[in-house]
Amino acid sequence: MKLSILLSVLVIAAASAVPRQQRQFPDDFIFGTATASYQIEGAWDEDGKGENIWDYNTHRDPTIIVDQSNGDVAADSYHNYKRDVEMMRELGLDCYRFSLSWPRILPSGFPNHINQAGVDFYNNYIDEMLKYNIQPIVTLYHWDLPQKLQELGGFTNPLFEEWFEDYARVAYSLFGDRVKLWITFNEPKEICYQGYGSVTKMPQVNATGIGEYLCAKHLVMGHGRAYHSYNNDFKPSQGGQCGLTINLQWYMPDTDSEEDAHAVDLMNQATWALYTDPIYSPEGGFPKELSEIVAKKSAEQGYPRSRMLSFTDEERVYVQGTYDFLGLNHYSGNIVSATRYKEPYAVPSIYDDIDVGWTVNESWLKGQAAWNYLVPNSLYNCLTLLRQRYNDPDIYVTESGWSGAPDASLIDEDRVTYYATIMEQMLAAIDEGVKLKGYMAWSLLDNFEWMKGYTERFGLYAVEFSSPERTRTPRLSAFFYKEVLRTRTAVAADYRPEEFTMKIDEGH
Ligand code: PNW
Repeated sequence: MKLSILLSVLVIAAASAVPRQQRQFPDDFIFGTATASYQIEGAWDEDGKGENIWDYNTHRDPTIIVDQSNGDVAADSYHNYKRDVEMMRELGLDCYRFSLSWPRILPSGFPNHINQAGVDFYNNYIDEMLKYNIQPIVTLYHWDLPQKLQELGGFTNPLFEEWFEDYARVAYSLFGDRVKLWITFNEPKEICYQGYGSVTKMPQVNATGIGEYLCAKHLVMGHGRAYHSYNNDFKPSQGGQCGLTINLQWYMPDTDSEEDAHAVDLMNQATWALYTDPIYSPEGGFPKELSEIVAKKSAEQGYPRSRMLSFTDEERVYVQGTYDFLGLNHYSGNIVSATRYKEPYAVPSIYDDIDVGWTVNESWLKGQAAWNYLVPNSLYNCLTLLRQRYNDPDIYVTESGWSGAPDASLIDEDRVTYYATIMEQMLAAIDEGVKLKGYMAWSLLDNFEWMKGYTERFGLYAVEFSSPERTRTPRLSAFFYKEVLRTRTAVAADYRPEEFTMKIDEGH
């Protein structure tokens, strides 16, 4: 034992002798974890909370979720929030990203009635974090729209932008004295394409080729309004920042042909730049090429106007530059081709519009989720791409993580490998000059994984969903992450604290 410690000290010493500029994360870099209200809170109808689109649909038809589960109780963080904050302290977090449930605060979706019990819950949660110097980072919208607003069309209604601004203002005025980082929307593509352009998220509108484009404009305008509200009326006294979080897969070309490079560019436009170019690009507006393609296809398909909306000059200028930082969620990657790997896409649909194919390399380390691979350098590549495209913004990685099986042991070695790799890539990106300000691991604890229910686990802490207490137990990855935070370096993937060395010896 002593010898092995000595050896590992020598190995670490040797590794740090390698001339790398930046072996340590900067002092002001913040580490945290992330969660979302519907995935962890439970208490779906307690204390005056209104119904959201997941409550409504999972109750209406339980079979839409693979294990026929729902978020009625989830990890029960509504009642266990003190234990959650205790876990944050165990890990040594600088910050914690969570989302507000819109209908817990505004049961009808509108600010005519504020649900005080919901406000109390978030006040207690935030105050408990602040007691231990953990900075709360709030996502205003992480997919749990008030059902009442969906009945009015949700994100497809042009009035959505006003509804969202009204809600955002309520949140800033209630919590902005203590919350200094605000994220308007989590993952626009997952909201718009999955929720309105297909059936892979609620509200499963499935208006392919139409719904995602309606949603895209109203979401971007809603973001712009929420940003301006904050900037004009709250920032001067509260002094915080506001941004948007997108999800990026790293898309790499199948071959080095020009066609495949172009296919990658189209994938980037359709899956994230559609939402970020209007806000973050110097030109503003939706990506030009995508707009032209959709206009042309719409005409060929007999539509009197493009299925994709555009901005008036006034709107374009209004949303341009409405950010203080960019939030990046990153998990995985794909190989993209102009000619191969295509599926029969719905017509019309955004994937039919761009007409490219994608696949994976089966030699990549694979997680439990079908889309979850460890792709070489993927986070580093996404960070440098965003830096280039958007003129070097401040960036936070607001999510990244690894999916495991529900029966997975506490010794989650693949997850540790994933996190170890990601830490190295972030240090390299910082070396490269990316203004990377923080990192939030998805997730603090196992939770309701949307359509996959409880069959995919992302937690640093395992949650026992069969126990009424929803007992939480740290996995190996929790100890690994804690060590990263303690040392503020990229800890080696074979790091094993004593506790786990013993478990491995006992054959657990
Ligand atoms: C995120 N992809 O979604 C969500 O923000 C979380 O709510 C969710 O639980 C978590 O990741 C894990 O799935 C993703 O395209 C969206 O690879 C897209 C991808 C991955 C995750």
